[in-house]
Amino acid sequence: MRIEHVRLRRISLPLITPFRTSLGIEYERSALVVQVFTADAEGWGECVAGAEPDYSSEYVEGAEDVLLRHLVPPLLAAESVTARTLAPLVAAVKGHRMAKAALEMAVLDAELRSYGRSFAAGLGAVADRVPSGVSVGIMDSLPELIDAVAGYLAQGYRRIKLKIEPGWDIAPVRAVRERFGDDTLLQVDANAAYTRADTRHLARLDSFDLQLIEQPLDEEDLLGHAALARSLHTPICLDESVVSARSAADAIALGACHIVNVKPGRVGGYLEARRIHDVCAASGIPVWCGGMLETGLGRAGNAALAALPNFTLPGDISASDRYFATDITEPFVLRDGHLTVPTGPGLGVTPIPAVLDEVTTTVNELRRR
Ligand code: OSB
Ligand code: MG
Repeated sequence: MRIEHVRLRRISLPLITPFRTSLGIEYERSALVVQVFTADAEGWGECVAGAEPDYSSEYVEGAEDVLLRHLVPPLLAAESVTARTLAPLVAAVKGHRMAKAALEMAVLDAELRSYGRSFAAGLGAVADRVPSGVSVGIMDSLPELIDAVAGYLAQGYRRIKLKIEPGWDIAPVRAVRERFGDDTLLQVDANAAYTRADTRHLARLDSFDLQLIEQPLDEEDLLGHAALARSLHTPICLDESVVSARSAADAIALGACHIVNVKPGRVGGYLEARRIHDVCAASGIPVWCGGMLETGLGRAGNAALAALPNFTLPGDISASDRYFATDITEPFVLRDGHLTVPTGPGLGVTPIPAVLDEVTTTVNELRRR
């Protein structure tokens, strides 16, 4: 494909309720929507970098800058590009995986749309719907948490993930377990809020039959996760630490995780996400699809990814209304605790122009010269 033109939009989508994690509080989702244009196709991508460089070093303005200065120009200078050939074109740029992922997503979408093929078919999906889990933020009180979880379970969510941090861990987990019983699939995510010195404290979570504990320690502390894995009965899952198929393979070899959270943005795109799926499958490590408060664009891609065979645990792929009163695409809705995997060409969803315009704060255009 010959890309003629790339459009980057900064958007700001209000959240229904603020989302608090050990990293901070988000009141709105600021994201970057990427559009690539060829002579006869158009593709959409979403950059999941947040407003602050707190989950990883990437943040939305940084992603926009590196796209404009370093990632889009080689794309517009190339005679031909596909999702597969994009990575070598931008390999000179170190890191910036979320920015690269957004561009790759848009190119892949344009490519698949031009063949009339869906993301699901392109990635190798084997399911037509995926079970939906929900990530529940840190709250001000236990009653507030119990209310929120009760609401999600009533809607049909198949799995609850509680965000934890020191001071908000054992008590919320105990309260949710006691109130909703042993059949509720329950897991926790610390976003790297603990250290190796917290091992004995974290072992107290072992009595609650959690599916997993996600990223308890610093992203670079693979050996710490391996030591923790030997001390806890609760399975360790890595999120922030896994940035590539290689780092997934290394983490597995070190015994640093039993389960992997796969996020296309974190690892540089859907193609690397699929490689991680494959590496984990070959090692008998189950994976699940994480989330970054995606709009309908990212939700569509993630639903397709989560339909691959080794995605055996419910992911953080909630309905659009978990976060947004109005999504920029047709909303994803919960049906019997599942999201339907889109079957239309490419992502199978497209932003609604009026809604997209309303949430757009800035637009940048780059054209082939
Ligand atoms: O650690 O999984 C995480 C959101 C932003 C940044 C990091 C994380 C999250 C979530 C939300 O847990 C998942 C979702 O999109 O629902
Ligand atoms: Mg996480």
